[in-house]
Amino acid sequence: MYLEHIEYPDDLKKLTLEQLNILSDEIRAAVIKRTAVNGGHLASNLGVVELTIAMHYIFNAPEDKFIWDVGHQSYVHKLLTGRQKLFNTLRRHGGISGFPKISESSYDAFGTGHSSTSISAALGIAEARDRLGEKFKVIAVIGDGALSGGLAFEGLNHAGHLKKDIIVILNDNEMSISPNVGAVSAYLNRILTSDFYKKFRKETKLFLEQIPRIGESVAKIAQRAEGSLKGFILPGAFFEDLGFNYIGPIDGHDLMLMTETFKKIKEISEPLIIHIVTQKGRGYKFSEDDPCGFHGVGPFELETGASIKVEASNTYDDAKKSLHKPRVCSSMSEVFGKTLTTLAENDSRISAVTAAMKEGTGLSCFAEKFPDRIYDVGIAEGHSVTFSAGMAVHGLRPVVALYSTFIQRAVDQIVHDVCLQNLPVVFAIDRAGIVGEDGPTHHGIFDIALLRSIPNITIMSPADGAELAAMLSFALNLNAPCAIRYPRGKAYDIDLPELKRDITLGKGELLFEGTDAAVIALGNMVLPALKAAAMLKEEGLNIAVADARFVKPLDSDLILGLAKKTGRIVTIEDGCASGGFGSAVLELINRSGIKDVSVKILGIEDKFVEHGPQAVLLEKCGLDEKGIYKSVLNFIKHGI
Ligand SMILES: Cc1ncc(C[n+]2csc(CCOP(=O)(O)OP(=O)(O)O)c2C)c(N)n1
Repeated sequence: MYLEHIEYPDDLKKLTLEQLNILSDEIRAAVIKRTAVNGGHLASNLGVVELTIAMHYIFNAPEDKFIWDVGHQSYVHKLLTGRQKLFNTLRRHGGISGFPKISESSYDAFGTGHSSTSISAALGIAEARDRLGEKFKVIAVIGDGALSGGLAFEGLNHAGHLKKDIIVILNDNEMSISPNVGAVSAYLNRILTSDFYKKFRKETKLFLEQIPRIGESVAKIAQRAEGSLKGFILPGAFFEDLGFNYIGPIDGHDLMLMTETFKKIKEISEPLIIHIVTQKGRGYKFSEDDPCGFHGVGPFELETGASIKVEASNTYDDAKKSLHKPRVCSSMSEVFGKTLTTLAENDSRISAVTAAMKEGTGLSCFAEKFPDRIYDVGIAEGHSVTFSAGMAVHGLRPVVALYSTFIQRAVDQIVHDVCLQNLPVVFAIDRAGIVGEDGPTHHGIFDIALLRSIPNITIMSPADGAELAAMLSFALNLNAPCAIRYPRGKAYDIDLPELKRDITLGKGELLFEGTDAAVIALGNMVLPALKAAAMLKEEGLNIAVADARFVKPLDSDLILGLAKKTGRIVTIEDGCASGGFGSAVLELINRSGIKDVSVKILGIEDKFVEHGPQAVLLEKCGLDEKGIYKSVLNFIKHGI
């Protein structure tokens, strides 16, 4: 057993190559065992075991800086950099994060979570290094999926220009979450199937001899190797043209080859790309067979790979409580995908757009039914929006499905390309609110604040699954920009006859009458608000509860009517409290001139929320039924 004796990379450096190979098996076993219990990004980590070992074997972190693109593949790095004893806390509340985090370890040179940032960050660090006269290596590890993101190309473009000493390791497994798409991916694939690669794959020694001397081009290497360029697709010519030295493609599971390559290139001080080829999910039968399904997993059975149904961590899933009816669809994403597929049957203009998240956003069924009407644009959220705007301006009805956290990448495109031109693009904003174990990089808490100040856009949030379906149909008939935000998690329907779900522009619905205060809840805050009101009723307090439905335009009749009647308004949203839905209500009341109304805004306060189970985090933010109950009681009793 070698792993247990390794605390830091120096311990690793004492091992022989043979021992490193045994270590890689041990690491795979540890990662599989831990993700089977804690969940996480299994397949991506199994693919980078040898790469991570080789990097730590040859380079000297933390002096040398490793930047993991997206960062979901950093578990092996964490195991080798002082966090082995904490590995059982991976993704657990209070434990180590599933992503690199500078506050967690000096070995995490840059925090990541959103894709395609590594080259830009590496370049910035390299620039700072040179300005300060320091000496170390900066190494970005980027997947072929993350390379489909425009930001990666902005980084490459600038790096080729600055000619900085940085190393970009391109980890090519031909997969994003699903199989990778796009012309760049096809280009990489051509390299892998080229004669050049086939020849060098067989002849490791020959390959190593061909590693460029400083400044030597791929063409020259190929010439040296073969005497002529005939018959070669020159691998990496594209990167060479951008000003990078290119090495590869090399087998990313061959420790000897990688360590030797890294040793050789340490002296090169120009932009360098090392193209390695790996197998996503390697070493665990089930993830090898289904790397997409094992990209991000919840707990699963080791022997069968079958997912273990954990007791839902979402308090609203508790079927024993009244008001709650489980749905046939298991998640809100599925409600969205199935509804869209049904609506598309009768409207050939409806098209679906995803930025590499077809499965996650529930669009698989749409893809099966309408393969020619779905567009996976790669990890390119900004492009997905402008592309949709283009389709909309010429008569189509695009629905672009993005996670709330990733829509942050596309705000300018939403402002300019969609809203300024008032185009009928529907934004299906999935994973809005607290998402859970993926933590602060993935919580979807800024979308309302980011979008609601944009003219022309309508913003809605459904109280339950049935309302989401109704809203989608409404949005597609609106003929203007429209966003629907809904949470991660199980789909349920609220069992309350008052909830009619007739969607009319700018109209919410009053669900409980009351005089002591009025709670105006948004989206999945409606159910806990109803439950909190039921608890307050037992204390003799009559609380009105409304389903706000619209963030924009607000239902001013409903809200101002309740303000006059009760004098106390509480707004609830699972988004940032500043600049969000509550702020909009406050602005409305302020503009109305109504006197003697107090407003309390419940939402996520001005800080980043850590990782942990959704229910625990919601409770900590005071957004579960008990938290809402306490806040409303306090508000009525003490005015705060
Ligand atoms: C901006 C952004 N959009 C979407 C995602 C979701 N996401 C996480 S990993 C991933 C695929 C990454 O593929 P690749 O870089 O090839 O890494 P692999 O998992 O295949 O090793 C996607 C789409 C993200 N993290 N960031």
